[in-house]
Amino acid sequence: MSFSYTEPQADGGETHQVADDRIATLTTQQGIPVADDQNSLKQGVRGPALLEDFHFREKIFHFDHERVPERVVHARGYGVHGFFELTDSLSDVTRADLFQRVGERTPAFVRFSTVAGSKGSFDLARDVRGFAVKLYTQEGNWDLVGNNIPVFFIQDAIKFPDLIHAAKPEPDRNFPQAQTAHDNFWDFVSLTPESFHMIMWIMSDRAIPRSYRTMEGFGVHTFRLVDVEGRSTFVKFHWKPKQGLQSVVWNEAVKINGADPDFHRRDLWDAINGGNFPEWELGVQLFDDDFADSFDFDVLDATKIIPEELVPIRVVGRLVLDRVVDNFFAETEQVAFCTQNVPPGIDFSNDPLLQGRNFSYLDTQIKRLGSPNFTHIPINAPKCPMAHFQQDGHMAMSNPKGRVNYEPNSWGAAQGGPREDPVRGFTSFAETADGPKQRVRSESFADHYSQARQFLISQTAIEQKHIGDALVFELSKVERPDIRSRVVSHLLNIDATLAETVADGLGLAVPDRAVAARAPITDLAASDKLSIVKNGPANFKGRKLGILLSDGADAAIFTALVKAVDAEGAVFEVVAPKIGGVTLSDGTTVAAKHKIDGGPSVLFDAVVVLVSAEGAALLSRDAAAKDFVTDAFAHCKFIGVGADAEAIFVAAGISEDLDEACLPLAKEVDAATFIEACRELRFWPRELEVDLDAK
Ligand code: HDE
Repeated sequence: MSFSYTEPQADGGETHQVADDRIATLTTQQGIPVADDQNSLKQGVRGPALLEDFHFREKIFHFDHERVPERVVHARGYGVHGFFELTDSLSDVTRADLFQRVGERTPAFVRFSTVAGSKGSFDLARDVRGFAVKLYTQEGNWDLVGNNIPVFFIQDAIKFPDLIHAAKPEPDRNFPQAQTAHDNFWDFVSLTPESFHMIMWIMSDRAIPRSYRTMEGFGVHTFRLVDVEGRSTFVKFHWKPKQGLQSVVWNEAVKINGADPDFHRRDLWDAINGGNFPEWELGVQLFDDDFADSFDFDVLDATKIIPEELVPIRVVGRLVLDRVVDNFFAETEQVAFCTQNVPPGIDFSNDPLLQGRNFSYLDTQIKRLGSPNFTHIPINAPKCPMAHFQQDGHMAMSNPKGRVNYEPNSWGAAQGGPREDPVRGFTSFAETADGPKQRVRSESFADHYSQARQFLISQTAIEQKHIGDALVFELSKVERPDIRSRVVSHLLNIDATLAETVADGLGLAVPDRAVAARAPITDLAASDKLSIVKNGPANFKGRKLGILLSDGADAAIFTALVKAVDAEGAVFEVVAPKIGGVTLSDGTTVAAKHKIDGGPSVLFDAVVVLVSAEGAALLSRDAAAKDFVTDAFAHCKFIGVGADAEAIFVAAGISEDLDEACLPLAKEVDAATFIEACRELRFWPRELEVDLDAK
């Protein structure tokens, strides 16, 4: 349908015609045309409103019911569409349809999220990120509901409500929002030693990713792949970003949350709409019972990884995200992931966390979406044929036709409806299980520290420093000294230097070491794959350069920069004293994306200051311009310094400190050299110069 309407102008003046051919009449939900949507029905000009006004009542009642409950965890999230393409057939180990034919694409919907914060919280909380993937396979939906961290806090689902209660805002005061830096969280984890491997991960920069595009995803649990003969192979799923791993630093995260609370969702929206489609490889770690039996840890324990050095990753496909949603509520809010959605060929292991999740997700969707018919909502409906005898209920949208709604029946093939298919249908792996009915935790789950230590020693020095800093920060917000001390007592089981650094940072005496459930703690080999810095990209592709311009800035260098950014597949945004933009040295004008105080350097991966002498004099009196350079410097970013920019660095007090990652932009050729240098993303040695704790 096309519409024609006149659009009122902002100044209330003239209207202009919008070119379409028919005006749509506003109606009620019942289709009744509306004559006046500005005034309610009244008795007399100044009289009381009338109950009879059905248009008013419908409009208000519908508004009153607009919200559905937010997710109890992972409330803040962002979903986008894409596809999975198989690059290596897994038909040797599974009959799962989507893993059979190389080159075949399966539609996908992915929702990224934070865990603890509510729906309106900020994106750069220190938190785990959800990485939930719905694959609409031809044999039904497969939901791989993962995280960006391969381990979890707890081993048994029965502890999940306690963990989440402790992590969320404290119940009397309802703060802090989207943060674990408070007594209840650290009290709980310090009494739950199994959480300490995960604590290392969330205190690392994994918990403050630069972008959803630069994080790994993990299925976390051990699953099973089952072949046509019913044979099972254990599997762990990994999503590896083609963009490389990248995170921000804590001080930057704090400032991004103020400057742009939507930093991650905006990044994804802009990247996809700009044709820069993020992509991940799907990797599988396959192993059999013999490996499971010989492994130092229990493969059913979700607080443990299997290092890639022990079981290498086989890459079998790619996930490409190429389309944003049309409507946030309809798709991102209403998408309902359920871990129990697995197609034939994929099955569960006995991981007690996974088994508990299989109950929780269906239950939570019914509460949240209000009806067992949430599967009828388009984003949740399978894209393959469905046939069953389930019926009715609230909001039933796809209703079967015909007389027969039960089976067995004798109505014959044409009218009798669907029948089960023992060959094609889902069959569970025929695992034998026996034993006394009891509430126990397996002894094989008892080593809580060895892998925590392995994670720590696998990090570069700067990443280890960040873990120490994060622990000090979080515990500095904990009021009870005994809780702080108990946390340090666990750290002593992971690494004495880390424990001492944290105790020192808090001004705390080093306590006795916590008694380990299983000793001794094993010294495992470092695994390079666990570090972000060691797995960064080798380019600046998909990254964003912030260019601070003033009137009179060198036009030739600006043009060369734009060319170099384009050639790298990166993007740039212009920051200027006025949003109207600037006039360059050759008289051309450039529009600004940000006014200087709305475009702080924390929004960019690297920055350039390209100004005229007059511009520099002006900006060196501006606090926001000074913050722009001091923050970029403190956050170890690469900085391009235009010929006349020095005054700003002098005013900011850092002109003497500029190092080799502050590159001159005095002539056109410097532009390409600068962008090439930016491929390293950060100049980490600088952090040791600018951070009090590092000295
Ligand atoms: Fe979840 N989790 N979870 N979780 N989870 C939910 O389901 C739960 C766990 C994860 O974008 C809830 O729809 C239990 C591990 C993601 O919509 C709920 C346990 C992992 C998402 C729930 C866990 C996850 C959720 C809340 C302990 C990583 C967001 C709303 C056994 C492998 C999905 C909802 C989305 C969401 C329960 C632990 C990932 C309540 C009981 C481990 C990515 O069902």
